[in-house]
Amino acid sequence: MSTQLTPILTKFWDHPQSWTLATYEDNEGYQALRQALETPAADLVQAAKDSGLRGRGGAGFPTGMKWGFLPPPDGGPRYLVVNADESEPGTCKDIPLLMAAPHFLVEGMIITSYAIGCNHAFIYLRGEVVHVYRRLLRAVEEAYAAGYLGKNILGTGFDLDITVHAGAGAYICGEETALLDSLEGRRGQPRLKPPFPAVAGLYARPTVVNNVESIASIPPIVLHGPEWFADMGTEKSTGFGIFSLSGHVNRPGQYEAPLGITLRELIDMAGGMRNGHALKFWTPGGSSTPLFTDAHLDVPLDFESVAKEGSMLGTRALQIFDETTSVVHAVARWTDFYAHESCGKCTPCREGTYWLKQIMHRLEEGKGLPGDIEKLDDICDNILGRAFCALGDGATSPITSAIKYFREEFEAGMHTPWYELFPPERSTLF
Ligand code: L3W
Repeated sequence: MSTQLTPILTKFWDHPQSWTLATYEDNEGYQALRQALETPAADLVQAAKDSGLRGRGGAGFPTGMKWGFLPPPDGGPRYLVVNADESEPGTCKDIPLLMAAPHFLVEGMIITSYAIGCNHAFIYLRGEVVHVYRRLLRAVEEAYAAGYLGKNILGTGFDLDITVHAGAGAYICGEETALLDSLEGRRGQPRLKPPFPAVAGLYARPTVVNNVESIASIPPIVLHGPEWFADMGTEKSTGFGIFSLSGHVNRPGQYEAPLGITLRELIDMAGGMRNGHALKFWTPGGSSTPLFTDAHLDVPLDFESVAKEGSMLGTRALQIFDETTSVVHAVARWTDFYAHESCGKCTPCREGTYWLKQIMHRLEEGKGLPGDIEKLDDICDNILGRAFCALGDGATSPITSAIKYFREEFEAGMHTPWYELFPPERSTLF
């Protein structure tokens, strides 16, 4: 896999003032906007479709197709909402992008808004990250001062305002319809779909909800052409993405590469496994995606190949665990997270995650009861596909996949606590 075409979004992150408008403009910033504003809006939607760009927030839904779902203009408002509520355990690409180069998002939002006929766009940011909120506010201010936002942008007659909204720190608000409820001032809980936001979203108006990285990828696509983007990656998973490596590698961080790169190649880029240890398990796309093991080191990291092997590319949050890690202990922490973050709207997720948590805690402590492993599988089976939104399904993935690959560690949880199986001198995490 050649990575010579990247970096793109991460190209100038090491510049001491990478986040400023001046640095962005020195790196082709806002040239795509000038080009876009001279292009018919429908052609921009077509360019997004031709690029093959698929949503970078986890589901991989085709971005241009989503824009194309908006009903024809009826004289009322339509909105663009950027989902910046990055909260999935392991997922840490949008926040570094917003800190290092927020103008990719701002420029992408202006182009997208023009393409879909929106005059008021929103960024819904995870509530806890006040430093990111400040940086985004500054970037938006800079864009207004430069004439890229506000009335009559660059003399073209196009108007756009951007509102940056900080949430209150709830994982569920990353689910697009819960996000919209929260943005409207209500408690964030998922809505029934359909109608999809494209038809009835913010204030019941047609709304495009896209992830930060999806929209940030729009300026390079406009500038270099959809074919340039489509030539990267694989046939059905085109382009590049930011891969977030965390855990037991020598240089954890963000690695931008064409989709289809493998974990083996990414671990090489990250300086190899820490302390010469061996890979034990990893998540391809955050904690909601079924675990992989060392047998999956050469699976191309594109949507199709990862799905074929029984997991999901998700957000490319690659959490790497070596052989010193107790899988039961690691999975129990994720289960705590899902139980804590369940919004409570539907019974399978609200009650199910609580039951899963009780059993995982027993197994962690070496106090598992006969039938606990079967019970875990059974509860997961009853959550999967029956929860109101994807959060419930996500809670089951680490458990069922860990039992599939490491059943003996769950069996050991009937009599031996994790810290005796993985004593401190062996265990390097937690
Ligand atoms: C119009 C139709 N629009 C689908 C749109 C839909 C949405 C997008 C994808 O979950 C996944 C989840 C997490 N007309 C449409 C349509 N759409 N059919 O397409 O929809 P969907 O339902 O497939 O996915 P989702 O509800 O957006 C996202 C997984 O991503 N994930 C997430 C990680 C967490 C974060 C975070 O930290 N914020 O992203 C990781 O794997 O489990 O499966 O826009 O409206 N007919």
